[in-house]
Amino acid sequence: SHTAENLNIGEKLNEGKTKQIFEIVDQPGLVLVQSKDQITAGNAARKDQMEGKAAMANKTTSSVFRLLQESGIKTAFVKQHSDTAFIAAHCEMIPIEWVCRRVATGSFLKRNPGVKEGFRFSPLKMEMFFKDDANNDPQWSEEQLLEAKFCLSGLPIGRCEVDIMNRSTVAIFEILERAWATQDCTLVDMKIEFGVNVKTQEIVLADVIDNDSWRLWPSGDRSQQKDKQVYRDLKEVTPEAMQVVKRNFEWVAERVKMLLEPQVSGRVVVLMGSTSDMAHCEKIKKACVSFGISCSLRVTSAHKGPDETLRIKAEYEGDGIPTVFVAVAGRSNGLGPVMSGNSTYPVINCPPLTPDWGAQDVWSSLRMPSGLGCSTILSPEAAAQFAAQIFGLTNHLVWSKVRASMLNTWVSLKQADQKLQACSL
Ligand SMILES: Nc1ncnc2c1ncn2[C@@H]1O[C@H](COP(=O)(O)OP(=O)(O)OP(=O)(O)O)[C@@H](O)[C@H]1O
Ligand SMILES: *[C@@H]1O[C@H](CO)[C@@H](O)[C@H](O)[C@H]1NC(C)=O
Ligand SMILES: *[C@@H]1O[C@H](CO)[C@@H](O)[C@H](O)[C@H]1NC(C)=O
Ligand SMILES: *[C@@H]1O[C@H](CO)[C@@H](O)[C@H](O)[C@H]1NC(C)=O
Ligand SMILES: CC(=O)N[C@H]1CO[C@H](CO)[C@@H](O)[C@@H]1O
Ligand SMILES: [Mg+2]
Repeated sequence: SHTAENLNIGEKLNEGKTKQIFEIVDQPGLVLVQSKDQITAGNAARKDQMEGKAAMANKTTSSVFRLLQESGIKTAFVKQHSDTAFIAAHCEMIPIEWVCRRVATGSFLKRNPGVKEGFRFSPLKMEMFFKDDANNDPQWSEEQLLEAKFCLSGLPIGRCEVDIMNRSTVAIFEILERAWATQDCTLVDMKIEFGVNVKTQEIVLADVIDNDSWRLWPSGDRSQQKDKQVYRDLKEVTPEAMQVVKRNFEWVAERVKMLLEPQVSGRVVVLMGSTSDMAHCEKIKKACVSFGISCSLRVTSAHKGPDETLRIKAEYEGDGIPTVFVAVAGRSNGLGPVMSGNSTYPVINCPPLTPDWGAQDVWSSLRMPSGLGCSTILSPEAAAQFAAQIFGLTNHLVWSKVRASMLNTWVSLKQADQKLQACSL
C-alpha cells in the first residue's frame, strides 16, 4: 500500500491484526499508523481481505479524530499522511477497552439477561474490558483496573487516571453522538482506547475510531445498521454479501466527513458604549473565537445615539443569521435593556464594572422593566461561553467545544488536587 513521501520511516514498533506502527526517524515522539487491507471479526477467526478497506478506515479515523481534536479533546492523532496512514503521537497503550453505551444491544444483552434490546441508558452506561485475547477480553471492574497497577511511560494508572479515562469516554461519546445525530443516525455504542503520550505523559485518546469501534443505526433503526455488525452477522461470506458490507462502510466514510460541517452558523455582536471598553470587548471576542463563533465589535450608545443603536441592530436582523448581542456599557447600562426591549434575539449584558461604583452600576443591568429578558454575566469569557451554549443548542461543533472545555476544566481540577496531595504527603 501507499507509504510516505518525505517521511523517514524507521523501525516497525508494533503490528496487530489491523495496523502497523512505525517509528518516524527524524521526528521523535511521533509514529506512523498504517492500516492493513483486511477486516477481522471474532478475533480474526474470520479474515477476509477487503479491497479499499484501509482507505475507508483512514477517512473514518481521520475525520473523527479531527472532529474531536478541534473540539478540544486530547488525542494522539496528528495528521493524515496518506490514503491509508496517519501520523500520531507515540503512546504506550493502556490495555483497556472502554465501552460506552446509549442503547442496550449485543454482548450487554447476553451479560444482562432480561434487559431488552433498545433499552436506553441515561446516563450513559460505562463498561471496561481488559485487552487479553487469550481470555477473550474479560470485563473488568474499576477495582480490578486499580489493582493491576499498570504503569505506562512512567505514569502509574491510579484513581485519578481511571476517573479521567472514564469521564473522557463519556464526553467523547456525547460529542460523536451529537455529530451523528445531525445525520439522523443513532450512535448506539462505542469502544475506545487510551494511551500515555511517551513525550508528555498525558493520557490521550489513541488507537483509532472507525466502524469497528461503534454501532450506528440510521433513524435509530437496527435493521439499517451501517457498522461492522453487518459483517459479524453474515451467515456466509459470499462476494455479494461482502459488497453489502463494503457499501455500508462507504456510506459511513462519506457521512463521516459531514460530521465536520456546521449545521447552523451563528454570530455574536458585541456593542460597546465607548471604545474605552475595548480591552473588555476583545476578551469576549477571543473567547467567542475559541468556541468557533464569529464575533464583531461595534460602538454605539443607547443614551447618546438611540437611533444609531437601533439602526445597527437592524443590520443584524435582516439576514436571518442567528445572533446573540452582548452589551458592554459602563456606569448606567442603557444599551443592553434598550436592545433587549427591541429585539427577539438574546441579549447578554456584560458591564465592565469598576471597583468604585460597580456595586451600584450593576443594578442598571439587573433590574429591568417588565417584558425584558436580557441576562447579565460579569466575566467577559463567561459571557462568550453563555453565547456558545445558546448556539450549541443547534450547532454541534460549538456544542462539542463547550463539552470538551468542561471536560478539560474537570481534568485540570482533578490533576491540581492530585499534585497538591502528592506535595503534602
Ligand atoms: N499512537 C500509537 N502509538 C503506539 N501504539 C499504537 C498507537 N495507536 C495504536 N497502537 C497500537 O498498535 C498496535 C496494532 O494495532 P492493531 O489494532 O492492529 O492491533 P490488534 O491486533 O487489533 O490488537 P489489539 O487487540 O491490541 O487492538 C496495537 O497494540 C495498538 O494498541
Ligand atoms: C465510571 O464512572 C461512573 C460514575 O462515577 C461509575 O458509576 C462507573 O462505575 C465507572 N465505570 C467504569 C467502567 O469504571
Ligand atoms: C469503517 O468504515 C470504512 C468505510 O466506511 C471501512 O472501510 C472500514 O473498514 C471500517 N472500519 C473498519 C476497520 O472496520
Ligand atoms: C424597535 O424599535 C423600532 C423603532 O422604535 C420599532 O420600529 C420596532 O418595531 C421595534 N422592534 C421591536 C421588536 O420592538
Ligand atoms: C484518498 C483517501 O482516501 N485519503 C483520505 C484519507 O482521509 C483524509 C481525511 O478525510 C482525506 O483528506 C484523504 O483524501
Ligand atoms: Mg486494535
